[in-house]
Amino acid sequence: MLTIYSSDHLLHQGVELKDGAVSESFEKPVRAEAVLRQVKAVELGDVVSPTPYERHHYIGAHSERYVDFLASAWDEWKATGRHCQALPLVWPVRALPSKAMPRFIDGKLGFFSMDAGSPINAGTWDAARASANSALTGVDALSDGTRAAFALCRPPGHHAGHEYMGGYCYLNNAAIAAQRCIEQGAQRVVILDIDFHHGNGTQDIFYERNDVLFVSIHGDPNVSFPYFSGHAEERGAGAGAGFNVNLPLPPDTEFAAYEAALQQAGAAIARHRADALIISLGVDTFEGDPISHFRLRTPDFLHIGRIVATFDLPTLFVMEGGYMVDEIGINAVNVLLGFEGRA
Ligand code: Q9C
Ligand code: ZN
Repeated sequence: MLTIYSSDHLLHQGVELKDGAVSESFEKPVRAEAVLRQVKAVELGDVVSPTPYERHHYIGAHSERYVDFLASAWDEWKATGRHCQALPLVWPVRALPSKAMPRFIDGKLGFFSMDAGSPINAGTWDAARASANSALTGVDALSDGTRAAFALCRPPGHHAGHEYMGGYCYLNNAAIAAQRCIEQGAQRVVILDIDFHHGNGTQDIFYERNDVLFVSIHGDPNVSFPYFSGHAEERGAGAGAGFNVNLPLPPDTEFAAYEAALQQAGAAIARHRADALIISLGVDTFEGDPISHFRLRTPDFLHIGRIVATFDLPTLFVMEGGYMVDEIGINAVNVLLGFEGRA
């Protein structure tokens, strides 16, 4: 299987507010390096750099003013004399009256975010672009007739909505890839999100559309991030009614229950008769993950890959979360090996 990877991810290294203090983000560069190392160790296939797509390829999944914000946020922040990482610290919650985009960077950071989990520093935009471009390059591989490809994206994308960043995400790599599939002539696409966290951003982007089916298996939002999205009752709206499928599971879920949800996802995927499948591949469902609460084990990821292969569609895997650095490589690549029937 082809892997698309860019070392530009190293340009982005974030901070995280945790337990009342600033610390290094769980979403750190060694994550992608560990996955790349395992891709090479098992000889998964060629590793190529992404094609340098321009920013208009991100529009559709995102709004133009949001992409402009990401592209200029660091310069605007620096222009205020600050050299630390930029974090949003105020949000337009439901009770506040204005829907207008503020002009000052501190206001814009809140306007275009859902939490303080996506800090912006000097390399963030370049890293986010390379990550999205890896997913776009994966779509090109599928268009050329390849059965499957792996976009080793970092930073991840599935928490980024049409007009907001959050949860370590900036550009929604999977959504940008799905949009390109549609623009290249696909009638229907499925995004299956198996990251531990609900893919609220992907849901947001396609909620009123019937061409891209979004299916997500994740921790119950009553007790898990992102808390305000991911309930089973969220089924899509307008033309998209019925084209959003959330399968929340309780803390401590083990593989038996997870597999049942995955088969349920498979039934929904089969009904959509899609031309392509995009997997938001998070492995923070692992039992050792430091910020998540499922109990999957390393061999379970092989089995996930085998089940995804039975969906029998051209498949683009897009890397999302997974924070147990020691095992992120083996767990992520196990999904790919299982898919290929190699183990
Ligand atoms: N103590 C992805 O997996 N922080 N994002 C939760 C838990 C946000 C995860 C804090 C987690 C976001 C792509
Ligand atoms: Zn996650």
